[in-house]
Amino acid sequence: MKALILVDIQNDFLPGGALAVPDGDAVVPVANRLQSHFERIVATQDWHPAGHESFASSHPGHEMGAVIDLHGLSQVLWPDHCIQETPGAEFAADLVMSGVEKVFHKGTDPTIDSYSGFFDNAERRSTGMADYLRQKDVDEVYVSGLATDYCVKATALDAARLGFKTWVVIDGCRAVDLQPGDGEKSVQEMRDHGVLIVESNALVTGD
Ligand code: VGL
Ligand code: ZN
Repeated sequence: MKALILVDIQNDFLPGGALAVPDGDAVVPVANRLQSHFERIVATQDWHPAGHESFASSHPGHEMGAVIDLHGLSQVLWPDHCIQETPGAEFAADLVMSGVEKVFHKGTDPTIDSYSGFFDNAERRSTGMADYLRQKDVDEVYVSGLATDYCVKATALDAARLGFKTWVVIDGCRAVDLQPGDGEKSVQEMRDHGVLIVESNALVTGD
């Protein structure tokens, strides 16, 4: 059984948002088009408490984009984003949600970031997404959303490692590209770990 995983298609990652991904809104129509071809669709939602330790604002003297050691893990400092119950954390207004059967929150622990939809960055806590998918007999996942070089990559790498046949629908993703080329590098890294890269046109025909 196949499932579509929509990663973090939220206002703060769209143009005008707090952590705007260049051209991020381009993933919305792709995600919508893909949905009619999947029986099982889940979504992840970046869902931080205010004052999350991944925010530069929690580390006076450090700028956004800086990399610090956070409780033993390397952490990029981000602008405040996707704070629980704020408009920035809501799914993109134009994203079709009627077919999304379950939403998995991530980044809720204030002390650790969570790029993957499956685990936090130290793999201390699971979101339950893997068990959920397995329970539904899902063995093949298609990943689309934001951002290619962070949460899409981490989600796809975990999915592949957990034994799901894993595809990334690449035109349905956009990269932050803090460093130019990060998105491209992520694609290579995903391929190196057995993730398959596909274009939505190869999956969706005739609409
Ligand atoms: C993301 C940075 C911080 C993402 C989330 O969804 O890719 N990136 N939080
Ligand atoms: Zn975040």
